[in-house]
Amino acid sequence: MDLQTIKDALNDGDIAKVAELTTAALDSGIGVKKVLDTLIGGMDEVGRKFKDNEIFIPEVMISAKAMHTGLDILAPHLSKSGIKPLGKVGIGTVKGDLHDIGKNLVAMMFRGAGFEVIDLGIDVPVERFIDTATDKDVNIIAMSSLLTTSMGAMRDVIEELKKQGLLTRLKTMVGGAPVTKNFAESIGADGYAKDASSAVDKARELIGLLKREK
Ligand code: B12
Repeated sequence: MDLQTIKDALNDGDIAKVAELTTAALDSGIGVKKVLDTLIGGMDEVGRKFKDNEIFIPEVMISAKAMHTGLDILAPHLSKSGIKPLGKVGIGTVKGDLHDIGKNLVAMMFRGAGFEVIDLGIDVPVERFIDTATDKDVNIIAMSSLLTTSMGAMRDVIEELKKQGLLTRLKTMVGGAPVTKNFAESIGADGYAKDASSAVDKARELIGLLKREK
C-alpha cells in the first residue's frame, strides 16, 4: 500500500478516506509507528500550506478533524494494557490556545508507554493545572502551546506551582512547535521534548529523578 495516499487524503480533508486508508494500512501489516509518522508528515504538509497561504483555516480544521480520526484508529494499537502505571501525568493545552493535535498525540504515546494520563483538554486555565496537581496526585504536569502568544501561560503555571510548594513533589514538562529547550529552561520547566516519542523518554527520566529525590 502506498502511504502517500493517506497523506493525500489528509491534505484533501477527506475524513472517511483517512479512516479507511489508516485501517487498511494497519490491516496490511504496516507498523503503527510508520502509519503514525505518515499522518504526522501529512499534517506537516498542511502546516506548510497554511503558512504559505495556499490554504486557510476552514481547510486546516477539516484536515485536523481527519487527523483526529486517524489518531483515534491508531490509539488502541499504541496503548498496552495490564501494565502497572509508570506514573501519573496531567496534560493540557494552556490558556488561550485551542490546538490539540500534538497534545493528544503526546497523551496517546504516554498511555502507550504505560503512564496514567489525565487529559485536561484545551484552553486550560492556570487554576485547573494547579487543582490537578493538588487533588489528583500527579507526578508530572505537561503543558502544550502552539502559539507564541500562549507560551507565557506555561510560565504562569510553573510559578504558581512553585508558589504553592508543589514543585517538591512533581515535575513539569513543556512542548509544542514554538517551544524550545532554551525557553523551557528560562521558565524553570524540568523537561522539554520536541516530539511525542522523545516526550515519553523525558517523562521516564523525570519519574526516575522524582524517585531518587524521595
Ligand atoms: C492545525 C492548526 C490549527 C487548527 C487547530 C485544530 C486542532 N484541533 O488542534 C485551527 C484551524 C483551529 C488553528 C487555529 C489557529 N491557528 Co493554528 N495551526 C495549525 C497547524 C497547521 C498545525 C498544528 C498541528 O496540529 N501540528 C501537528 C502536531 C502533531 O504537531 P505539534 O502540535 O507541533 O505537536 C508535536 C510537538 O510540538 C510536540 N508537542 C506538542 N505538545 C507538546 C507537549 C509536551 C509536554 C511535549 C513534551 C511535546 C509536545 O509533540 C507533538 C507530536 O510530535 C500549525 C502549523 C504548524 N506547523 O505547527 C498552525 C499554527 C500553530 N497556527 C497558527 C495560528 C496563527 C492560528 C490562529 C491564531 C489563526 C487565526 N488567525 O485564527 C488560530 C488560533 C486559535 C487558538 N486560539 O488556538 C500559527 C501560530 C503562529 C505563532 N507563532 O504563534 C501556526 C504556527 C501557523 C503559522 N505558521 O502561521 N490552527
